[in-house]
Amino acid sequence: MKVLYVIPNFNSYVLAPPLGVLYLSSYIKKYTNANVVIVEALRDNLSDEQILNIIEKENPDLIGIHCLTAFYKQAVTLCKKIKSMQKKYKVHLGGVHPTFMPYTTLKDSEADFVVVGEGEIPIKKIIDNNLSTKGIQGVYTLNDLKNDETQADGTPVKKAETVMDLDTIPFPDWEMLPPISYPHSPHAVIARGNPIGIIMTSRGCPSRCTFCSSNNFYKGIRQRSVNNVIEEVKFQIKNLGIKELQFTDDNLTLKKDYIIELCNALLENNIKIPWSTPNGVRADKVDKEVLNLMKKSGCYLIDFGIESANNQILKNIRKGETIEQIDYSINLASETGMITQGNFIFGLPGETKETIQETINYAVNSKLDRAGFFALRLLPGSDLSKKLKNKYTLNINNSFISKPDWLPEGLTEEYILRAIQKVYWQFYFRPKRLWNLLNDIPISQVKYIIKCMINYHLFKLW
Ligand code: B12
Ligand code: SF4
Repeated sequence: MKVLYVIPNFNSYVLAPPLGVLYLSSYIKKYTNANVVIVEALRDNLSDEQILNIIEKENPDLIGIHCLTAFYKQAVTLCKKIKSMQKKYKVHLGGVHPTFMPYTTLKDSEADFVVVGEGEIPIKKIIDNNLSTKGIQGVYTLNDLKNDETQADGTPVKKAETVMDLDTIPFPDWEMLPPISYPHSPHAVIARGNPIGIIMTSRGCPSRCTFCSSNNFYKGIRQRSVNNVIEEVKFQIKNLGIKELQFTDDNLTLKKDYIIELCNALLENNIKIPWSTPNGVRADKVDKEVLNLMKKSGCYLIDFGIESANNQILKNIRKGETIEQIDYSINLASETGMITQGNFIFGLPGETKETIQETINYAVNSKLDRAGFFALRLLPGSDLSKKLKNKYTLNINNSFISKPDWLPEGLTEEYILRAIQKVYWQFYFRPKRLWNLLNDIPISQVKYIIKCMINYHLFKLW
């Protein structure tokens, strides 16, 4: 049996190995007799027609399309094209978007079925059942559902069973999509070494930030053993030649014991490789001891999810931190000599022109070396998107450029986008920041930085 996965192509200047699909591939290979093919249309800039040609050539028994909201439109269009091919292929979609909008996805895409939640257990069962999906938890056809939340029998949609012991999932199938085949900046971060090894030590996050969907996707957190992570680090260094590690966990430092054990293990195993946490950690989940150890074991960049400098807004989004706590941790991290990076969102509930200015003032005057500023997107599955359900329409054309999906009273889209342009210039045009940044940009990444600037319309001055 052959399973073919597709990563659809869309207008994105950020490219990274699709870890989820690489995990599915290695899981299928270890636990079933099926073969796997991955068509990375985003990395390879393939048109739908080129994808269809590959499908015809490979003639798979099952096709799976990876789907985030950012490329939902491309995923469903591709699915419909596959369904109208002469040979009747069995096609399904999975990933974050179909998980939270399974009924809509099935209707829009004409797929045979969708997988809600993590894919490892359901795909094994589907293959074991000779492609029959009947009775498999978290696997739905259109007839099984009434709407995105409810099954046809009136009970709530259920997620697929999850692998509780993450160590039983083999390492991502890196042979299929080696890190060297990706550009230098997989996580929109100016990196030091190339190729970059992406690694996750955990799945999930127990925090409840209302704008985020990760907490509802996984519910709680599961962690790999430190031993298992170190084995993968060694594998990536030896077999994939990686020169830098990026931990893309939702929250690498969530548990103090764990991060201490991990840093010590990197040191004890003499693993001398620069590493970073580009996906962000919670500022209240680091202290001096942890930060010093992280630095000692090779961490050169730490990213914080800050969101806003206004405490009422932080409360509104259930961030569970104050700006004073966040600032304290940024200063501590900065003292260790790590590059500090922060992410902010403009247009959160409670935002006004004054709070935007407060955030701009904070960011510009903070010890942050780098920062990202984004407009609020209402991600399916986030508590905020549920709360504002009838007050916005999900804009599936708003793929990569961060335009707000919803506006707090008194603010316009133009105001938010201009504030973003303005803060980027104000933030980076500080002599020390600019000097450090310019010193950090390798020639190979100049083109990428210019692309980012064009995408954020940063050359358009107000
Ligand atoms: C690392 C990361 C990135 C990296 C790499 C993305 C990539 N290529 O995978 C980068 C920086 C490129 C990135 C970019 C973006 N990201 Co991102 N990212 C993540 C992060 C932190 C981890 C992803 C990951 O590896 N997860 C681990 C694997 C195991 O999980 P998984 O990918 O979901 O796969 C499992 C299941 O979903 C399922 N599955 C996945 N695909 C398929 C396919 C089939 C057929 C089946 C059956 C099952 C299946 O099975 C997999 C194994 O269990 C997640 C949050 C999270 N914790 O997941 C956000 C997340 C996926 N990102 C998100 C967003 C919004 C983005 C951006 C749109 C942000 C932006 N505006 O620029 C861009 C999209 C651009 C792009 N090129 O994809 C959102 C997506 C929300 C949504 N509704 O789509 C998430 C969930 C974070 C959040 N805010 O809630 N991201
Ligand atoms: S934003 Fe970060 S801390 Fe908050 S719920 Fe999402 S992953 Fe957890």
